[in-house]
Amino acid sequence: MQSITMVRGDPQPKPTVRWSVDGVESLLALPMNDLLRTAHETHRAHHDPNAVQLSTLLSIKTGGCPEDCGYCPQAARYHTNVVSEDLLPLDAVVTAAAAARAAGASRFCIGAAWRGPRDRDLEPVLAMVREVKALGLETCATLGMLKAGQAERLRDAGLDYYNHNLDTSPEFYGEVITTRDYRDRLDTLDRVRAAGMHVCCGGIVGMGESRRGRAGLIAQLANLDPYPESVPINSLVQVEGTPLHAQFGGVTAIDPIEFVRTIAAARITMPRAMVRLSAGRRELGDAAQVLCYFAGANSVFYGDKLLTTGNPDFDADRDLFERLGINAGIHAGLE
Ligand code: SAM
Ligand code: DTB
Ligand code: SF4
Repeated sequence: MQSITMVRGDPQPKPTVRWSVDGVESLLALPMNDLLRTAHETHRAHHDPNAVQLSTLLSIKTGGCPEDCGYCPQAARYHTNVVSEDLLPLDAVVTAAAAARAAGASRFCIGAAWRGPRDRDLEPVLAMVREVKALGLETCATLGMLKAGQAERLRDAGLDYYNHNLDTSPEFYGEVITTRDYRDRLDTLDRVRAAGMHVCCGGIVGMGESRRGRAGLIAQLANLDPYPESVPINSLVQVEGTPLHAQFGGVTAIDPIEFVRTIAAARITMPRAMVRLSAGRRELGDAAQVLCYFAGANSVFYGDKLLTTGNPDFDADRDLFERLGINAGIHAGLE
């Protein structure tokens, strides 16, 4: 089924395909070289193939979260080594944002371990958004579910992107999270869209889902109308104490080739989105990352820490981009 959709920043309506789960699963099952070729050609048609955008993350409120997301080290109910911290003071956030800008990041993303912000939580966050924006950085926040009116307040403070992930397919979702449902997530995404902000929405692979589960996630993302401007694809970082850690007989790590396939499917189904190679890059290693960039990933989280877990440090990334002739930090797409 075809529909016509206007995508922000694009003067012409573009036909967007509605993807079936079967259709995405067939992509994921293609011979690898055929899949990579299609993904790379799609990438070249819409983006500079040698540019990667850099976003830096900062956890502004860490741990103690009431939700039960089975992958998350910040859920209060799991015994992980995350130490809970109250909201960071404004000056600490501004200092971190200035350092990220100096290191080459173009976007700064603040994250809070909340089910969602209370109205009174939002006030100090708005001040952070204003100050980060004033540094000339793009702004992004991930604060959990938004209630009516909150997206507009964030937009008015200068928030460019709101990150809220679907995480996995609707069918697998209940295996991982029970304290909020898929519809709750879609409602928050609708609020972000209705307020006119850019949507950053992706998921996690390697949580024990099947290939069809990954196809279900990608189809959901691609069928959002319009699809997200920014699509973070995380590979599960297994954290001790969380239910998905192997210590509980949890899950075996995903085959890196299957991860690359997922990146390729995201690129093919969401041609103009920025596809962000997100959590799990350290575990993925250089060779698989190179394939991800070929398959259409054109953004990363940049800096030695994600929210609470490790990420390649600045020097490791700069070195890899240099070896690849990738222009990092330059805005790479049509977001
Ligand atoms: N609390 C807010 C929420 O859940 O919407 C915002 C922060 S939450 C940590 C943001 C996202 O990080 C999650 O939706 C999930 O996709 C990702 N994430 C969390 N823990 C992860 C892990 N161990 N491995 C990979 N991705 C993870
Ligand atoms: C996203 O999709 N991944 C980032 C960001 N959006 C907020 C978070 C990854 C978190 C990984 C686990 C941690 O560091 O706590
Ligand atoms: Fe809380 Fe977000 Fe972690 Fe879920 S992913 S436990 S909502 S911090």
